[in-house]
Amino acid sequence: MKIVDARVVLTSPGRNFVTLRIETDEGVTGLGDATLNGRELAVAAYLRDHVVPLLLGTDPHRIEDTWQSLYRGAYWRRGPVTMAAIAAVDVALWDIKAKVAGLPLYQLLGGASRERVRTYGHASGADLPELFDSIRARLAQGYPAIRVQTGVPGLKLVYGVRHAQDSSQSARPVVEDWDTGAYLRNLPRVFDAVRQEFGPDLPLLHDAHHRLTPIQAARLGKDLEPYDLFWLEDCTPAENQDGLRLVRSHTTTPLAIGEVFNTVYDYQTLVSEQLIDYVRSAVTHFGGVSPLRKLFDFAAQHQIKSAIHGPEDISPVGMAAAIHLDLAIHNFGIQEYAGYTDLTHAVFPHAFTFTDGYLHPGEAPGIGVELDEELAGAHPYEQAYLPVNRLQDGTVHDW
Ligand code: EZ4
Ligand code: CO
Repeated sequence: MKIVDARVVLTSPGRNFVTLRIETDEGVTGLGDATLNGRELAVAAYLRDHVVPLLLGTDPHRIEDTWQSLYRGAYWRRGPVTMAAIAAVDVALWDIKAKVAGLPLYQLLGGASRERVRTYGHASGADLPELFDSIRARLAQGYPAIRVQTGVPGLKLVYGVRHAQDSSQSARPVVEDWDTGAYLRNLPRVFDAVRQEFGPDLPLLHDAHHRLTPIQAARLGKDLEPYDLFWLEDCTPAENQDGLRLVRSHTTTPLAIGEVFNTVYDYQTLVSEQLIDYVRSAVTHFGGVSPLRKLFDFAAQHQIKSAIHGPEDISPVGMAAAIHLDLAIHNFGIQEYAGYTDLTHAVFPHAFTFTDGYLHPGEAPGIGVELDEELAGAHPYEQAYLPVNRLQDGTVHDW
């Protein structure tokens, strides 16, 4: 079997997605997600100009060899652009292999370790009444666990809270504002109110989105302990892995980190010293199913569980690959699932289902996602950026 064509499809059915389609001489095709929010064209060029010429004529069944040759052969290792491009190839090749086998991908990963995949959804509000309505809406959709993001008194635009200008993608970066002190004072009060309204049993999560220093994160973790969070996510910019020792020594609030990481090396200290409880990388940004499976096996040795990144900017192709892994691995934790617009579901018809808050990859051979190229072509790429974050005096802060 040989790869005879590979092409990159850009589409924006509400937001931008980058998809790689690999074709073989036997007519079997595979899809991979290469979406990197705000930097989509860089990955598309990396694939088109540098990766596709290397794939033509090679055997699509040699997934590990192809992965290693793209990773080691470039000489320039790691980084989100490189790893998103390699991820798309890896997933497309797993899709092809599973289709040839006539099996859904999870069967090639060892088969189902559970019947369905638990998710969490996003709730947010500028104030408590708005937040409570949002939580109720998610509960009505069946979500068994909920991420809570809220406005901060004195701040106009805050991460994760919908507003008129809201867009995690816009033609110029939206400027959000930030004050760490106001945030640290406000958040425990919000969780106190949410627990009083919704009771002790509902699993609640929160994403600090890389804004805190280790000592601030340590304080927040302690202050949130009475509210029994499922996790506190990305409390610090964790490329400073050593900083997590300080956070960990001060709080029993579980910690989740890793959505911006792209190789196992970003996790070495965090995992080997068990400084976190959940690893958050996406199939799409971590080089694909092959290396993410290895990360989960490494994490399992340290009683750390999976929590694959699943916001709107992971395409249904990347989401499907994630759900197959979620179903197969033993140390599954939870899957983030933000859902998609109707148009996105139509551009990417898929076998995976979302029922009563649980996902299942379905039984279609491969990853179980198709791409309607005509519909995709009718919704072309649009220039778009993520927001940036500034302190009250104008200083740029982590977003
Ligand atoms: O802000 O994927 O946990 N989820 C997140 C996401 C990220 C976006 C950035 O592109 O933090 O919403
Ligand atoms: Co996050």
